Amino acid sequence: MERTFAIIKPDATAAGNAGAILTRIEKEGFNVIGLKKIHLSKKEAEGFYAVHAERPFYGELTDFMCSGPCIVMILEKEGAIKAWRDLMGATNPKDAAEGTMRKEFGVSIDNNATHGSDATDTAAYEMAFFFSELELV
Ligand code: 3AN
Repeated sequence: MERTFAIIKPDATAAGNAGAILTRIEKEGFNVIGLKKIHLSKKEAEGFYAVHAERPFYGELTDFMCSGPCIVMILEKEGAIKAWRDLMGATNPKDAAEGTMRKEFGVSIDNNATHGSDATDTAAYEMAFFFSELELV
């Protein structure tokens, strides 16, 4: 079993799409072993996205991520990292395939509904950033 870290971003949470996204996650066979609703501070958003600090969209991205509550989760499934990225779809909702979360619920490249870890090392960093082992069920 593999674990990955996922976020229902502030845009999708504010739009009332969290339930639909969770339903799909369960339907695709992920086990939700950690889940909480949080409102990131700017500092926390910057820490989480530290890997993108040099990118031109870093300020915009971190402003957006602390603009409202979001839902952070740890998902477990065989091949969870790739499976969740496949279910999310391409970063830009315009390029995302039919039936993916970003196609269905994303609005733009920054308001793109969901986040998912892209590799084993980033998944480990991101899970530990938000959850302790004690919180996982
Ligand atoms: P992904 O989340 O698909 O792995 P990354 O890691 O390239 O995409 O980018 C991280 C986040 O930064 C994306 N989820 C998206 O919200 C935002 N982002 C990426 N590229 C841009 C861009 N050109 N303009 C604004 N935001 C961007």
